[in-house]
Amino acid sequence: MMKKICVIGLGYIGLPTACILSSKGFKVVGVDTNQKLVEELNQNHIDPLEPGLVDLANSAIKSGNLIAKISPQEADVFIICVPTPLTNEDKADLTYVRDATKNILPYLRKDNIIILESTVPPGTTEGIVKPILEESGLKVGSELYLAYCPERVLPGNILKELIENERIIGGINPESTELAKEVYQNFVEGEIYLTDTTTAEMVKLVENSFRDVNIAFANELSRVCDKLNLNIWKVIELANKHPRVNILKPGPGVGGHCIAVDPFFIVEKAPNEARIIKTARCVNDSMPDYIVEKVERAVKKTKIKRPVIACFGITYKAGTGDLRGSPALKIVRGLKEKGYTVWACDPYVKDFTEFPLFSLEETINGGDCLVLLVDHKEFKEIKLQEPLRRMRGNIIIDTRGVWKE
Ligand code: SAJ
Repeated sequence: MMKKICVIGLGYIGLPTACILSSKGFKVVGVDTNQKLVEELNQNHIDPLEPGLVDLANSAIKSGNLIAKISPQEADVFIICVPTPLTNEDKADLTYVRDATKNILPYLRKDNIIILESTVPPGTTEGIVKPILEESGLKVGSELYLAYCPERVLPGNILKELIENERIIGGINPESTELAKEVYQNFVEGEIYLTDTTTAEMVKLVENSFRDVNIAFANELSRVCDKLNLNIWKVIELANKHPRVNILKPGPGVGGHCIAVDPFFIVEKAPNEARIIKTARCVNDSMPDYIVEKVERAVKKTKIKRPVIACFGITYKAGTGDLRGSPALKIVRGLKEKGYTVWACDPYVKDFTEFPLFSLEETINGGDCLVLLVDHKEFKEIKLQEPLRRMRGNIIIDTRGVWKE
Protein backbone atom coordinates (compact mmCIF):
# COMPACT_ATOMS: atom_id res chain seq x y z
CA MET A 1 0.00 0.00 0.00
CA MET A 2 1.52 3.31 -1.11
CA LYS A 3 1.48 5.80 1.74
CA LYS A 4 4.29 8.31 1.25
CA ILE A 5 5.16 10.18 -1.96
CA CYS A 6 8.13 12.43 -2.73
CA VAL A 7 7.44 15.03 -5.44
CA ILE A 8 10.71 16.43 -6.78
CA GLY A 9 10.28 19.91 -8.24
CA LEU A 10 7.57 22.28 -6.98
CA GLY A 11 6.91 24.23 -10.16
CA TYR A 12 3.71 24.71 -12.09
CA ILE A 13 3.19 20.92 -12.30
CA GLY A 14 4.94 19.57 -9.19
CA LEU A 15 3.20 21.78 -6.66
CA PRO A 16 -0.39 21.16 -7.87
CA THR A 17 0.39 17.44 -8.15
CA ALA A 18 1.79 17.38 -4.58
CA CYS A 19 -1.29 19.23 -3.30
CA ILE A 20 -3.77 16.93 -5.04
CA LEU A 21 -1.96 13.80 -3.77
CA SER A 22 -1.99 15.26 -0.23
CA SER A 23 -5.72 15.92 -0.53
CA LYS A 24 -6.14 12.21 -1.38
CA GLY A 25 -4.58 11.24 1.96
CA PHE A 26 -0.97 10.58 0.92
CA LYS A 27 1.89 11.89 3.07
CA VAL A 28 3.67 14.08 0.53
CA VAL A 29 7.13 15.56 0.77
CA GLY A 30 7.50 18.32 -1.81
CA VAL A 31 11.19 18.78 -2.66
CA ASP A 32 12.73 21.83 -4.29
CA THR A 33 16.25 23.20 -4.37
CA ASN A 34 14.83 26.73 -4.04
CA GLN A 35 15.18 27.35 -0.26
CA LYS A 36 12.99 30.50 -0.46
CA LEU A 37 10.20 28.63 -2.24
CA VAL A 38 10.35 25.81 0.35
CA GLU A 39 10.14 28.28 3.26
CA GLU A 40 7.31 30.27 1.64
CA LEU A 41 5.34 27.11 0.88
CA ASN A 42 5.61 25.91 4.49
CA GLN A 43 4.38 29.34 5.60
CA ASN A 44 1.44 29.13 3.16
CA HIS A 45 2.84 31.86 0.87
CA ILE A 46 1.99 30.54 -2.61
CA ASP A 47 2.27 32.36 -5.95
CA PRO A 48 -1.40 33.12 -6.84
CA LEU A 49 -0.72 32.73 -10.60
CA GLU A 50 -2.66 29.45 -10.84
CA PRO A 51 -6.36 29.74 -9.87
CA GLY A 52 -7.30 27.66 -6.81
CA LEU A 53 -3.76 26.60 -5.97
CA VAL A 54 -3.30 28.87 -2.95
CA ASP A 55 -6.31 27.39 -1.14
CA LEU A 56 -5.45 23.80 -2.07
CA ALA A 57 -1.82 24.23 -0.94
CA ASN A 58 -2.86 25.90 2.30
CA SER A 59 -5.25 23.08 3.21
CA ALA A 60 -2.63 20.47 2.24
CA ILE A 61 -0.05 22.08 4.51
CA LYS A 62 -2.58 22.61 7.34
CA SER A 63 -3.68 18.94 7.11
CA GLY A 64 -0.08 17.92 7.75
CA ASN A 65 -0.13 15.80 4.58
CA LEU A 66 2.20 18.14 2.70
CA ILE A 67 5.55 19.50 3.77
CA ALA A 68 8.20 21.18 1.62
CA LYS A 69 11.85 20.21 2.00
CA ILE A 70 15.17 20.95 0.32
CA SER A 71 16.13 17.26 0.26
CA PRO A 72 14.21 14.07 -0.55
CA GLN A 73 13.18 11.52 2.06
CA GLU A 74 12.48 7.78 1.93
CA ALA A 75 9.09 7.19 0.33
CA ASP A 76 7.07 4.60 -1.57
CA VAL A 77 6.84 6.70 -4.75
CA PHE A 78 9.09 9.41 -6.25
CA ILE A 79 7.60 11.72 -8.92
CA ILE A 80 10.12 13.92 -10.77
CA CYS A 81 8.66 17.15 -12.20
CA VAL A 82 11.67 19.34 -12.89
CA PRO A 83 12.19 21.78 -15.79
CA THR A 84 13.82 20.77 -19.07
CA PRO A 85 14.74 24.09 -20.68
CA LEU A 86 16.43 24.57 -24.05
CA THR A 87 20.17 25.11 -24.38
CA ASN A 88 21.47 27.89 -26.68
CA GLU A 89 21.71 25.25 -29.42
CA ASP A 90 17.99 24.41 -29.07
CA LYS A 91 18.76 21.08 -27.38
CA ALA A 92 17.12 19.71 -24.20
CA ASP A 93 19.02 20.68 -21.06
CA LEU A 94 18.57 17.56 -18.88
CA THR A 95 20.70 18.83 -15.99
CA TYR A 96 17.72 19.09 -13.62
CA VAL A 97 16.47 15.61 -14.56
CA ARG A 98 19.91 14.09 -13.95
CA ASP A 99 20.40 15.98 -10.66
CA ALA A 100 16.92 15.11 -9.38
CA THR A 101 17.48 11.42 -10.17
CA LYS A 102 20.89 11.44 -8.46
CA ASN A 103 19.46 13.27 -5.42
CA ILE A 104 16.92 10.50 -4.70
CA LEU A 105 19.49 7.65 -4.95
CA PRO A 106 20.37 7.55 -1.21
CA TYR A 107 16.68 7.31 -0.27
CA LEU A 108 15.66 4.53 -2.65
CA ARG A 109 14.46 1.26 -1.15
CA LYS A 110 13.41 -2.04 -2.74
CA ASP A 111 10.00 -1.88 -4.51
CA ASN A 112 10.04 1.94 -4.79
CA ILE A 113 8.27 3.43 -7.83
CA ILE A 114 9.96 6.27 -9.71
CA ILE A 115 7.92 8.31 -12.21
CA LEU A 116 9.34 10.99 -14.53
CA GLU A 117 6.82 13.67 -15.60
CA SER A 118 9.19 16.27 -17.08
CA THR A 119 8.96 16.73 -20.87
CA VAL A 120 12.05 15.04 -22.33
CA PRO A 121 13.45 13.85 -25.68
CA PRO A 122 12.42 10.30 -26.61
CA GLY A 123 14.70 7.75 -24.95
CA THR A 124 15.55 9.82 -21.84
CA THR A 125 13.83 7.57 -19.26
CA GLU A 126 15.50 4.42 -20.59
CA GLY A 127 18.81 5.98 -21.58
CA ILE A 128 19.50 8.47 -18.80
CA VAL A 129 17.21 7.99 -15.77
CA LYS A 130 17.37 4.16 -15.66
CA PRO A 131 21.21 3.92 -15.58
CA ILE A 132 21.42 6.52 -12.81
CA LEU A 133 18.83 4.64 -10.73
CA GLU A 134 20.85 1.42 -11.14
CA GLU A 135 23.74 3.14 -9.32
CA SER A 136 21.61 2.43 -6.22
CA GLY A 137 22.51 -1.23 -6.61
CA LEU A 138 18.82 -2.07 -7.02
CA LYS A 139 17.66 -3.69 -10.27
CA VAL A 140 15.36 -1.39 -12.22
CA GLY A 141 12.34 -3.37 -13.41
CA SER A 142 12.29 -5.87 -10.54
CA GLU A 143 13.53 -4.12 -7.38
CA LEU A 144 12.77 -0.58 -8.53
CA TYR A 145 9.93 0.34 -10.89
CA LEU A 146 10.29 3.14 -13.43
CA ALA A 147 7.71 4.85 -15.65
CA TYR A 148 7.19 8.02 -17.67
CA CYS A 149 3.92 9.96 -17.36
CA PRO A 150 3.66 13.33 -19.17
CA GLU A 151 1.34 16.09 -18.02
CA ARG A 152 -1.09 17.79 -20.40
CA VAL A 153 -2.57 20.56 -18.28
CA LEU A 154 -3.26 24.05 -19.58
CA PRO A 155 -1.78 26.71 -17.28
CA GLY A 156 -4.73 28.62 -15.83
CA ASN A 157 -6.79 25.42 -15.65
CA ILE A 158 -4.29 23.05 -14.02
CA LEU A 159 -6.18 21.80 -10.97
CA LYS A 160 -9.18 20.79 -13.06
CA GLU A 161 -7.18 19.24 -15.89
CA LEU A 162 -4.81 17.30 -13.58
CA ILE A 163 -7.89 15.38 -12.42
CA GLU A 164 -10.04 15.27 -15.55
CA ASN A 165 -7.52 14.89 -18.42
CA GLU A 166 -6.70 11.46 -19.80
CA ARG A 167 -3.12 10.31 -19.05
CA ILE A 168 -0.51 8.25 -20.85
CA ILE A 169 1.75 6.02 -18.73
CA GLY A 170 4.81 4.28 -20.17
CA GLY A 171 6.75 1.88 -17.92
CA ILE A 172 10.12 0.31 -18.65
CA ASN A 173 8.29 -2.99 -18.18
CA PRO A 174 4.66 -4.03 -17.61
CA GLU A 175 5.09 -4.25 -13.82
CA SER A 176 6.35 -0.64 -13.74
CA THR A 177 3.49 0.51 -15.93
CA GLU A 178 0.87 -1.16 -13.73
CA LEU A 179 2.36 0.18 -10.48
CA ALA A 180 2.55 3.72 -11.90
CA LYS A 181 -1.06 3.41 -13.02
CA GLU A 182 -2.05 2.59 -9.42
CA VAL A 183 -0.51 5.92 -8.31
CA TYR A 184 -2.49 7.99 -10.83
CA GLN A 185 -5.72 6.07 -10.28
CA ASN A 186 -5.85 7.75 -6.86
CA PHE A 187 -6.69 11.12 -8.46
CA VAL A 188 -7.01 10.89 -12.26
CA GLU A 189 -10.65 10.60 -13.38
CA GLY A 190 -9.75 10.61 -17.09
CA GLU A 191 -8.94 7.41 -18.98
CA ILE A 192 -5.38 6.14 -18.39
CA TYR A 193 -3.67 4.64 -21.46
CA LEU A 194 -0.67 2.31 -21.04
CA THR A 195 2.39 2.03 -23.26
CA ASP A 196 6.21 1.99 -23.04
CA THR A 197 8.40 4.88 -21.85
CA THR A 198 9.73 6.05 -25.21
CA THR A 199 6.29 6.05 -26.82
CA ALA A 200 4.93 8.06 -23.87
CA GLU A 201 7.81 10.56 -24.15
CA MET A 202 7.15 10.94 -27.89
CA VAL A 203 3.37 11.32 -27.45
CA LYS A 204 3.89 14.35 -25.21
CA LEU A 205 6.17 16.01 -27.77
CA VAL A 206 3.83 15.14 -30.64
CA GLU A 207 0.85 16.81 -28.91
CA ASN A 208 2.69 20.12 -28.58
CA SER A 209 4.36 19.88 -31.98
CA PHE A 210 0.95 19.28 -33.57
CA ARG A 211 -0.22 22.53 -31.98
CA ASP A 212 2.93 24.44 -32.96
CA VAL A 213 2.75 23.32 -36.62
CA ASN A 214 -0.92 24.29 -36.82
CA ILE A 215 -0.27 27.68 -35.26
CA ALA A 216 2.61 28.17 -37.74
CA PHE A 217 0.22 27.36 -40.60
CA ALA A 218 -2.16 30.05 -39.30
CA ASN A 219 0.69 32.54 -38.87
CA GLU A 220 1.97 31.85 -42.40
CA LEU A 221 -1.55 32.34 -43.76
CA SER A 222 -1.75 35.68 -41.91
CA ARG A 223 1.37 36.88 -43.69
CA VAL A 224 0.03 35.69 -47.06
CA CYS A 225 -3.25 37.52 -46.41
CA ASP A 226 -1.36 40.69 -45.47
CA LYS A 227 0.42 40.49 -48.83
CA LEU A 228 -2.82 39.80 -50.73
CA ASN A 229 -4.71 42.39 -48.67
CA LEU A 230 -7.20 39.78 -47.41
CA ASN A 231 -8.80 39.53 -43.96
CA ILE A 232 -7.14 36.49 -42.37
CA TRP A 233 -9.85 36.19 -39.71
CA LYS A 234 -12.60 35.97 -42.34
CA VAL A 235 -10.55 33.47 -44.40
CA ILE A 236 -9.99 31.16 -41.39
CA GLU A 237 -13.57 31.56 -40.14
CA LEU A 238 -14.96 30.46 -43.51
CA ALA A 239 -12.37 27.72 -44.12
CA ASN A 240 -13.23 26.25 -40.70
CA LYS A 241 -16.85 25.87 -41.81
CA HIS A 242 -15.58 22.77 -43.65
CA PRO A 243 -16.45 19.76 -41.46
CA ARG A 244 -12.88 18.49 -41.43
CA VAL A 245 -10.91 21.74 -41.29
CA ASN A 246 -9.81 23.30 -38.00
CA ILE A 247 -7.19 26.00 -38.52
CA LEU A 248 -5.92 27.51 -35.27
CA LYS A 249 -5.50 31.25 -34.67
CA PRO A 250 -2.64 33.40 -35.95
CA GLY A 251 -1.00 35.65 -33.39
CA PRO A 252 2.13 37.65 -32.60
CA GLY A 253 4.12 34.44 -32.08
CA VAL A 254 4.18 31.44 -29.74
CA GLY A 255 5.17 31.92 -26.13
CA GLY A 256 5.18 29.86 -22.98
CA HIS A 257 7.72 27.21 -22.11
CA CYS A 258 6.01 24.24 -23.76
CA ILE A 259 4.80 24.73 -27.33
CA ALA A 260 7.80 26.91 -28.11
CA VAL A 261 10.22 24.35 -26.64
CA ASP A 262 8.98 20.77 -26.98
CA PRO A 263 9.13 20.49 -30.80
CA PHE A 264 12.90 21.07 -30.61
CA PHE A 265 13.18 17.80 -28.62
CA ILE A 266 11.95 15.91 -31.69
CA VAL A 267 14.18 17.90 -34.05
CA GLU A 268 17.15 17.07 -31.78
CA LYS A 269 16.57 13.32 -32.26
CA ALA A 270 15.67 13.38 -35.97
CA PRO A 271 16.97 16.65 -37.54
CA ASN A 272 16.80 15.39 -41.12
CA GLU A 273 13.29 13.99 -40.79
CA ALA A 274 11.60 16.62 -38.59
CA ARG A 275 11.71 19.38 -41.24
CA ILE A 276 8.11 20.67 -41.05
CA ILE A 277 8.40 20.72 -37.23
CA LYS A 278 11.62 22.74 -37.44
CA THR A 279 10.23 25.12 -40.06
CA ALA A 280 7.11 25.69 -37.95
CA ARG A 281 9.31 26.78 -35.07
CA CYS A 282 11.09 29.25 -37.40
CA VAL A 283 7.77 30.64 -38.68
CA ASN A 284 6.38 31.13 -35.17
CA ASP A 285 9.60 32.62 -33.82
CA SER A 286 9.73 35.09 -36.73
CA MET A 287 6.33 36.58 -35.85
CA PRO A 288 7.45 39.15 -33.23
CA ASP A 289 9.88 40.79 -35.70
CA TYR A 290 7.20 40.65 -38.39
CA ILE A 291 4.72 42.47 -36.15
CA VAL A 292 7.31 45.11 -35.18
CA GLU A 293 7.96 45.78 -38.89
CA LYS A 294 4.22 45.88 -39.60
CA VAL A 295 3.65 48.47 -36.86
CA GLU A 296 6.63 50.52 -38.02
CA ARG A 297 5.40 50.52 -41.64
CA ALA A 298 1.94 51.67 -40.55
CA VAL A 299 3.25 54.42 -38.26
CA LYS A 300 5.68 55.76 -40.86
CA LYS A 301 2.87 56.09 -43.39
CA THR A 302 0.99 58.49 -41.09
CA LYS A 303 3.99 60.84 -40.83
CA ILE A 304 2.94 61.56 -37.19
CA LYS A 305 5.74 63.21 -35.22
CA ARG A 306 6.74 61.19 -32.18
CA PRO A 307 3.72 58.83 -32.23
CA VAL A 308 2.71 57.02 -29.06
CA ILE A 309 2.25 53.30 -29.78
CA ALA A 310 -0.30 51.80 -27.38
CA CYS A 311 0.28 48.06 -26.81
CA PHE A 312 -2.42 45.95 -25.18
CA GLY A 313 -0.96 42.94 -23.35
CA ILE A 314 2.57 41.71 -22.65
CA THR A 315 1.90 38.14 -21.39
CA TYR A 316 2.39 34.97 -23.47
CA LYS A 317 -1.33 34.26 -23.75
CA ALA A 318 -4.72 35.45 -22.50
CA GLY A 319 -5.92 35.12 -18.92
CA THR A 320 -2.56 34.73 -17.26
CA GLY A 321 0.19 36.96 -15.88
CA ASP A 322 2.86 34.56 -17.20
CA LEU A 323 5.56 36.33 -19.22
CA ARG A 324 7.69 33.28 -20.07
CA GLY A 325 8.79 33.48 -23.71
CA SER A 326 6.13 36.10 -24.37
CA PRO A 327 6.09 37.28 -28.01
CA ALA A 328 4.09 40.34 -26.92
CA LEU A 329 6.90 41.39 -24.60
CA LYS A 330 9.43 40.83 -27.43
CA ILE A 331 7.36 43.17 -29.64
CA VAL A 332 7.16 45.93 -27.02
CA ARG A 333 10.92 45.66 -26.46
CA GLY A 334 11.52 45.68 -30.23
CA LEU A 335 9.49 48.88 -30.73
CA LYS A 336 11.24 50.57 -27.79
CA GLU A 337 14.65 49.54 -29.19
CA LYS A 338 13.68 51.29 -32.44
CA GLY A 339 13.16 54.46 -30.41
CA TYR A 340 9.35 54.54 -30.39
CA THR A 341 7.36 55.79 -27.39
CA VAL A 342 5.42 52.70 -26.31
CA TRP A 343 2.68 52.73 -23.68
CA ALA A 344 1.89 49.15 -22.64
CA CYS A 345 -0.81 47.84 -20.31
CA ASP A 346 -1.61 44.37 -18.99
CA PRO A 347 -4.14 43.86 -16.15
CA TYR A 348 -2.71 40.42 -15.35
CA VAL A 349 0.90 41.48 -14.74
CA LYS A 350 1.92 42.49 -11.22
CA ASP A 351 5.31 43.78 -9.95
CA PHE A 352 6.66 44.39 -13.45
CA THR A 353 9.80 46.54 -13.24
CA GLU A 354 11.38 46.46 -16.73
CA PHE A 355 9.41 49.52 -17.89
CA PRO A 356 6.31 51.34 -16.57
CA LEU A 357 2.94 49.77 -17.35
CA PHE A 358 -0.01 52.09 -17.90
CA SER A 359 -3.64 51.62 -16.98
CA LEU A 360 -6.06 50.48 -19.66
CA GLU A 361 -7.65 53.95 -19.77
CA GLU A 362 -4.30 55.74 -20.11
CA THR A 363 -3.22 53.35 -22.86
CA ILE A 364 -6.42 53.78 -24.86
CA ASN A 365 -6.41 57.56 -24.44
CA GLY A 366 -2.67 58.05 -24.96
CA GLY A 367 -2.08 56.06 -28.12
CA ASP A 368 -1.81 57.27 -31.71
CA CYS A 369 -1.63 53.64 -32.83
CA LEU A 370 -3.34 50.76 -31.01
CA VAL A 371 -1.68 47.33 -31.12
CA LEU A 372 -3.51 44.39 -29.54
CA LEU A 373 -0.98 41.70 -28.61
CA VAL A 374 -2.85 39.51 -26.07
CA ASP A 375 -6.54 38.59 -26.23
CA HIS A 376 -7.26 39.17 -22.53
CA LYS A 377 -11.03 39.37 -22.06
CA GLU A 378 -10.64 42.95 -20.71
CA PHE A 379 -9.33 44.08 -24.11
CA LYS A 380 -12.11 42.45 -26.12
CA GLU A 381 -14.65 44.86 -24.61
CA ILE A 382 -12.78 48.03 -25.70
CA LYS A 383 -14.97 50.27 -27.88
CA LEU A 384 -12.77 51.68 -30.67
CA GLN A 385 -15.05 54.49 -31.90
CA GLU A 386 -13.99 56.97 -29.19
CA PRO A 387 -10.19 56.41 -29.44
CA LEU A 388 -10.39 56.54 -33.25
CA ARG A 389 -12.05 59.96 -33.07
CA ARG A 390 -9.31 61.29 -30.79
CA MET A 391 -6.17 59.56 -32.07
CA ARG A 392 -3.75 61.45 -34.32
CA GLY A 393 -3.51 58.30 -36.45
CA ASN A 394 -6.15 55.69 -37.24
CA ILE A 395 -3.87 52.69 -36.93
CA ILE A 396 -5.37 49.60 -35.32
CA ILE A 397 -3.21 46.45 -35.46
CA ASP A 398 -5.06 43.54 -33.89
CA THR A 399 -2.78 40.48 -33.85
CA ARG A 400 -5.49 38.31 -32.25
CA GLY A 401 -8.57 39.13 -34.30
CA VAL A 402 -10.69 40.17 -31.32
CA TRP A 403 -11.41 43.79 -32.14
CA LYS A 404 -14.37 43.79 -34.50
CA GLU A 405 -14.00 46.57 -37.09
N1 SAJ B 1 -1.39 30.33 -29.63
C1 SAJ B 1 -1.63 30.92 -30.88
N2 SAJ B 1 -2.70 30.49 -31.62
C2 SAJ B 1 -3.52 29.49 -31.17
C3 SAJ B 1 -3.25 28.89 -29.89
C4 SAJ B 1 -2.17 29.34 -29.16
O1 SAJ B 1 -0.92 31.82 -31.31
O2 SAJ B 1 -4.48 29.16 -31.86
C5 SAJ B 1 -0.22 30.79 -28.86
C6 SAJ B 1 -0.60 31.33 -27.50
O3 SAJ B 1 -0.90 32.72 -27.60
C7 SAJ B 1 0.65 31.09 -26.69
C8 SAJ B 1 1.21 29.80 -27.30
O4 SAJ B 1 0.60 29.66 -28.57
O5 SAJ B 1 1.59 32.12 -26.88
C9 SAJ B 1 0.94 28.54 -26.45
O6 SAJ B 1 -0.39 28.58 -26.13
P1 SAJ B 1 -1.19 27.24 -25.62
O7 SAJ B 1 -2.63 27.59 -25.53
O8 SAJ B 1 -0.82 26.08 -26.44
O9 SAJ B 1 -0.73 27.06 -24.13
P2 SAJ B 1 0.40 26.33 -23.30
O10 SAJ B 1 1.70 26.31 -24.01
O11 SAJ B 1 0.30 27.00 -21.98
O12 SAJ B 1 -0.11 24.78 -23.10
C10 SAJ B 1 0.24 23.76 -23.98
C11 SAJ B 1 -0.94 22.79 -24.05
N3 SAJ B 1 -0.70 21.80 -25.07
C12 SAJ B 1 -1.67 21.55 -26.00
O13 SAJ B 1 -2.71 22.18 -26.01
C13 SAJ B 1 -1.37 20.50 -27.03
C14 SAJ B 1 -1.09 22.07 -22.72
O14 SAJ B 1 -2.10 21.07 -22.82
C15 SAJ B 1 0.21 21.43 -22.37
O15 SAJ B 1 0.11 20.67 -21.16
C16 SAJ B 1 1.26 22.50 -22.20
O16 SAJ B 1 1.42 23.14 -23.48
C17 SAJ B 1 2.53 21.84 -21.74
O17 SAJ B 1 2.80 21.98 -20.52
O18 SAJ B 1 3.13 21.13 -22.52
